[in-house]
Amino acid sequence: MTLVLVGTDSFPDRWRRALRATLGDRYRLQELPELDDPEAARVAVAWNPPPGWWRGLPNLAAIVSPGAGVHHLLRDPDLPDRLPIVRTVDASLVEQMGHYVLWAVLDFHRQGDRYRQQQRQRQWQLLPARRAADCPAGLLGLGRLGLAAGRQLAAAGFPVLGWSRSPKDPAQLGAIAGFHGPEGLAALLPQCQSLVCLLPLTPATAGLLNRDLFDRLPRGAAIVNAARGGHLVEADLLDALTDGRVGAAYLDVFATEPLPPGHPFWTHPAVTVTPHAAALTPPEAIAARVEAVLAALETGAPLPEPVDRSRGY
Ligand code: NDP
Ligand code: OXD
Repeated sequence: MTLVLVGTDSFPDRWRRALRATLGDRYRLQELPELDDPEAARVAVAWNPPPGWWRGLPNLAAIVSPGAGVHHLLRDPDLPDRLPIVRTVDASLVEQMGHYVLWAVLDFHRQGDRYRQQQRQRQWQLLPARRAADCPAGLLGLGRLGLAAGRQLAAAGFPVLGWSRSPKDPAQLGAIAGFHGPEGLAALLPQCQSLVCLLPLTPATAGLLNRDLFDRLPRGAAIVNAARGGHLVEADLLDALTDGRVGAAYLDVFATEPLPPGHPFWTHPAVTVTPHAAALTPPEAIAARVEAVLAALETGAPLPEPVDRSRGY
């Protein structure tokens, strides 16, 4: 059986090495352009593939996304429904994202940008301190990553208000106050001193971080976007930062990646840019997920965590 490796330009070497180390010689690993026997291709590992990449692979049975997000696969409108998609989420990814979110919310809360600016000016000046208990954090998305990030924020003393598509079981939410649907969002936004986006990018969530949403937050709240660039209307954020409606932004993902050198986010004093680095899937986790998918296909067992194509995540 052949495992097809598909990337935008080429498949990252570290992923290929981990796959080889885990799978040994049991499967052939071939990149799409060099594929010599398309009929033998049963599973593809695909990250940001070009549209239509799957055409010509008649026996493909499953696609593995090396990341937690699957928008890079579903944006191909012709990808057949019959092809199941399995995403990769592991404990390390969840921990890293929790830390990223906690770091961003704490940095804003402890006025890191203002103290760094004062340091550059050799200025010794105390700023007023606020209690975490008085600064609720909003969390858009209560999935694998959102729930874990919410628990970290709650453990640091922030009241956490979480938003999902469907209502959540209180036992799952723990200290997080749950909101759902459009009414839930309307009730949550005016309460949040910081707002974190950990939603999947779908037609329903694209462009959600926009002027209208910023206007419903308390003045000066922070935005943290660690989900996808397509959630944010960048021009609306720049306007809101300029007139102080939004106080700071921590951005890990962008409409265009890498962020173009001339982009205003690079130099904006209230914007912290990280290069899509909030949480990196360990190569071994990708290999383990591929191994589990291959085993499921061989034994006829259900695939692990398949994406619900009708929801888009
Ligand atoms: P999950 O699929 O586990 O959870 C998604 C959450 O979003 C669920 O709570 C879901 O609600 C909610 N949701 C989806 N659509 C809506 C909607 N229309 N309205 C309200 N809530 C909605 O995702 P993960 O937590 O695993 O990952 C989230 C995203 O994080 C990924 O899709 C990816 O894009 C991004 N990511 C970014 C990384 C980075 O390094 N920057 C790394 C990894 C992931 P419900 O519970 O009701 O289904
Ligand atoms: C992911 C990512 O989706 O790294 O895992 O963005």
